Amino acid sequence: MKLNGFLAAATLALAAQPAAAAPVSVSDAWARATMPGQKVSAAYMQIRADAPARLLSATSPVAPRVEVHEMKMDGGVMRMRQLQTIDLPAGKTVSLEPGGLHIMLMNLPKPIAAGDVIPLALVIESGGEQQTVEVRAEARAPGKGPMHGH
Ligand SMILES: [Cu+2]
Repeated sequence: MKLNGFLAAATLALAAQPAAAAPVSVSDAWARATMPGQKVSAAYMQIRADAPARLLSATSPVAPRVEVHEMKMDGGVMRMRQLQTIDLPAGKTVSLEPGGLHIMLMNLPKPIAAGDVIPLALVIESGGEQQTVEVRAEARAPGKGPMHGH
């Protein structure tokens, strides 16, 4: 099964991390369940790194394409753009939340239902070292908070 393969790979990646990698903690991870026919969703979380770090990318077994996005008001219009990285200043909690930074799950082959657990692997760089942080985001019902305009 695809999911097991992913988890095994993520576990191996974690086990291979050098002890020197900056501790990164992720909390309150959740993803939005999809509406019928919707092929995109977004995941949100709080990320805190103990040393200056950057979120470089993310992957998930539920989505063939995962991007790091930001929504921002621009002249009264809400716009979204893809980011190359998200800065994680040392000791500061960075919020990925509706209407702001988010992890975009794209080209979803299957719907996401409320209660599903979405595994995510975050690739985080700190001091020239890369580490993979495994996150499990629980899907919540759509319709809460601002929807995403794709
Ligand atoms: Cu987006």
